[in-house]
Amino acid sequence: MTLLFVSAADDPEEWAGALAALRPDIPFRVWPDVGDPAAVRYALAWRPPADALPGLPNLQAIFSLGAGIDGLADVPEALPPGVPVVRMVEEGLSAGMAEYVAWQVLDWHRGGALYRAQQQAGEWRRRRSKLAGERRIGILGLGVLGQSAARMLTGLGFPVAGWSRTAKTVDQVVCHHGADGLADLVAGSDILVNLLPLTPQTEGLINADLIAALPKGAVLINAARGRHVVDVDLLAALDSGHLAGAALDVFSTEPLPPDHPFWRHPRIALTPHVAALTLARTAAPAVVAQIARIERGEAPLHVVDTGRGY
Ligand code: NDP
Ligand code: OXD
Repeated sequence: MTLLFVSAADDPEEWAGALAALRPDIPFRVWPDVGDPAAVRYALAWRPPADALPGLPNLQAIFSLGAGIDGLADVPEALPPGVPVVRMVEEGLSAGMAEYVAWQVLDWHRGGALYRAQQQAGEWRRRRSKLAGERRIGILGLGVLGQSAARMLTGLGFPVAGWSRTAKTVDQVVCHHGADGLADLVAGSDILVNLLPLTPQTEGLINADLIAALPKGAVLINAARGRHVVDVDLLAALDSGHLAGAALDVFSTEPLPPDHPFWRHPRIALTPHVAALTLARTAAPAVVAQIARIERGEAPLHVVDTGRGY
């Protein structure tokens, strides 16, 4: 009943320790040291090499090390057909994303960039700020992370609306859905937060048309995937002044190439894809709970629906 760890981006020792503390009976192996392929029941993976998982005859589930599944979906040849792929849903990721979104929202809301520039210029100038209740936040994606961010923001007093594919009811959040709901959400967002999964339907969604539909002076926070945004359209909107700023954690190419204009743009606050990182200490209990479900003969939760792409 081995668990096989396959990721060059995560620390196997941290995971080995966190899992052993909960389930010392499950042997932990790090690819390519597979041992007996027939003994491998579970894989914990991110961007697995094409030959890592096919050839494991008793594999029962592939647990993604990330919430986004592009780390697995981008390498379809690495996924044995018929084996469920399970998204990472764990409290550390949800809390981390809510913190990141709150940090960026509050920074723009209170004029962080402005006052940092004033400090550089030695300028003492006080400006009246809106109150949280006067700044409308729109969240693209009302899934696990979108709802976690929404809870944090409503707690801070911001009016929050959200957008999803299917209709939703979320406490204190004005919920929109589907193609028709997008226009209403965007038109009423002083700060637009992107927490969508990357699918053929959402790739390039944040383009010139969507940005033009935002109120003048709006801010974009993208913590989902870089390919949701059309970079040149974002730059044009920042340069024209239609958008006041953008906080970007994710990029079409990562690491962001050194000559990319985002690096030095005065209205962009940039972080290196750290909004929410899966933490072994908080994620191991979630993985162990999923294994327990499978052992009881139940289906794991948060299985990726390959048809809808997330
Ligand atoms: P979920 O699957 O829980 O939620 C996705 C949400 O997006 C759902 O509300 C879904 O609608 C909605 N959605 C999907 N497709 C569409 C569409 N075509 N139109 C409208 N709404 C749509 O994902 P998570 O919240 O767990 O994660 C979201 C993303 O965050 C991940 O995919 C990943 O890309 C990114 N991420 C980034 C991290 C970072 O550090 N920067 C860390 C972790 C994740 P419905 O509810 O109707 O299904
Ligand atoms: C994730 C990420 O998807 O870190 O979990 O982006």
